Amino acid sequence: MTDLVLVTIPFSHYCDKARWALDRAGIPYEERAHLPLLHYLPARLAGGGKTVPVLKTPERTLCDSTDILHWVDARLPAPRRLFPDEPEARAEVVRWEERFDASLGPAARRWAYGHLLPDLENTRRLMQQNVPAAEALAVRAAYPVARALLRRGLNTNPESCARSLARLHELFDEVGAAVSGGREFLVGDRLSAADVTFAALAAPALFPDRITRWLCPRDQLPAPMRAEVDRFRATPAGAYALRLYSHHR
Ligand SMILES: N[C@@H](CCC(=O)N[C@@H](CS)C(=O)NCC(=O)O)C(=O)O
Repeated sequence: MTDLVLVTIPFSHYCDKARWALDRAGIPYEERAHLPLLHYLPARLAGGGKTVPVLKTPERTLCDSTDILHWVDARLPAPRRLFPDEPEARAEVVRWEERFDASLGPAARRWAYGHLLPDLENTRRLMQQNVPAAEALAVRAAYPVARALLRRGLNTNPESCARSLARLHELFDEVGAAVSGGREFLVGDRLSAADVTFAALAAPALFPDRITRWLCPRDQLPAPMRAEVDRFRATPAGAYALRLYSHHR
């Protein structure tokens, strides 16, 4: 029994960022997962806005993944926090995190949806997982409608997807340079919000084996997407993120 409710879109990478922080802290919560668009009402009823994750706590509702990380941190002893106390390290973590939230998250999402939406069988299966039975039924019956709405909402077209792919490569190069020489973490010598945010928001380009409950397994991806995912996995930034999934998720 828990008094925390996490409203999600189950395959959303921002939602997995929040889940990661809560799970790592051992904080129990009830996840209420919904399909995109159908998440609006539950998010609003929980006191949130248009986007998820939304974490409803007995005191207040948090409507942003970063706020959720701070909320979790406030319940952890200093050595386990994702935001270091030391001002310079903290500023660096915040800088990376804001960058990833603003740039990596949208680019990874648009690129992945651009590949997945045309893949009727896999995507319909992905969307039916982890959501209420009525929503699974609705998406089975009306996938083309859902696909058209998502395409419009996310503005996925060949040009925007190509721009997102280029953006992803730029960010992976930058992070790869920052963790060169076998560094385990982006800032300092322990896990921070910068690491969790990079790994979680890069997941749609990596399809980590650790989270196949939420995303489809890499082997099921359409061939051109799988080839690009394998290229991302082989980069220093990709290897660093996958290590974070294996050791810290
Ligand atoms: N800054 C927000 C972004 C969250 C976000 O973009 N969530 C997406 C799912 S990946 C969403 O809810 N989109 C629904 C919409 O925009 O209508 C956070 O970090 O929580």
